Amino acid sequence: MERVNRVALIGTGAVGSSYAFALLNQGVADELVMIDLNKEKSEGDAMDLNHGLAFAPANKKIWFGDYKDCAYADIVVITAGANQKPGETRLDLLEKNTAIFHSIVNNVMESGFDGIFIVATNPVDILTYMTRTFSGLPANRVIGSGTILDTARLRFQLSEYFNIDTRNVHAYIIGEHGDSELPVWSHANVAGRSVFDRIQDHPDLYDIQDLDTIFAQVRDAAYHIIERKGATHYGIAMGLVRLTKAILHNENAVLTISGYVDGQYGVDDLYIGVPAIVNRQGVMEIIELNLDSEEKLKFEKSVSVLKETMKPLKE
Ligand code: 6V0
Repeated sequence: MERVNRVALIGTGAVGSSYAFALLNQGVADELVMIDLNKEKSEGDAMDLNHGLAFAPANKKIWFGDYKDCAYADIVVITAGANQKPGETRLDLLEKNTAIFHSIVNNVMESGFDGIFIVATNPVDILTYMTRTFSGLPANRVIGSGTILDTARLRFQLSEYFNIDTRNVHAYIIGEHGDSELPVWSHANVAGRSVFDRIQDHPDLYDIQDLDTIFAQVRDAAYHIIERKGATHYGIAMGLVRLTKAILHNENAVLTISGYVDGQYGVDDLYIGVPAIVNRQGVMEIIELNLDSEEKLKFEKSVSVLKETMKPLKE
């Protein structure tokens, strides 16, 4: 008989509860335990989701629990912490959320947890690094959501622009999940044609300058959504479910996650958004893209933004 798999979700706010909803609707994990400081909210969410089970693709077990339940979890997903307020950058959140993570990760490890961490709380690259430090787990078993959402946003924008299904658009955003991230245009393609060729195929319809506007929309998407509704949560929740599925189903999927880079891209000891092969072991391999010279410079800039921000934490 196949072993039952369990996801423990820590933080059932906007992102966490959307993740739980998407996980249930996609029938990805057998068991979902929800943990939050706000017990009432978490308990209410578990009740609410249980009432949807009759309509879900498969029967699942969902409950409101505590850190002891992490002992048998295959994956612990952390979406707990403070979120971005209007005008606040992701890096502004650092101090607040590092303290919260210290206590959360210690509590998880005290349960005897020996699985894979997925981190979504911002600033995600740095908090993923801290999760690895606090947990002492091997780097391949600590994964941040990185630029998974930014990549999805880029694919969406390109699909709208070229009028081609998002799933036939392949393009990555790499670097910090934040203002210094960059698109890898040199490897972007739609329907097997590079974006540059596609633009050249139809000069009457497309213009290479538009790529800058497309990227700006991606980079600033969170700010635009936060201005309108106070938080972003559906897109990231679906990205986190995609990552969960890649792990539990041992998919060897290529996703732009925040992975531990130590040597690749000429970078040492850093978590940053890069394409990686993800399976039941966590991150199997960081894919090292051949960046062009402009992309290399931008990536180096992003690395230095993260390293600079992390300095006080390492002292
Ligand atoms: P929210 O709706 O305020 O939810 C946060 C939850 O965390 C609340 O339910 C809190 O009670 C809970 N919490 C706080 N401290 C603790 C603690 N010590 N232990 C347990 N639970 C705690 O925030 P929201 O869900 O909107 O955002 C959560 C995080 O996700 C923020 O840091 C966002 O910036 C981040 N996002 C990350 C994205 C990404 O692409 N990685 C995208 C969107 C949001």
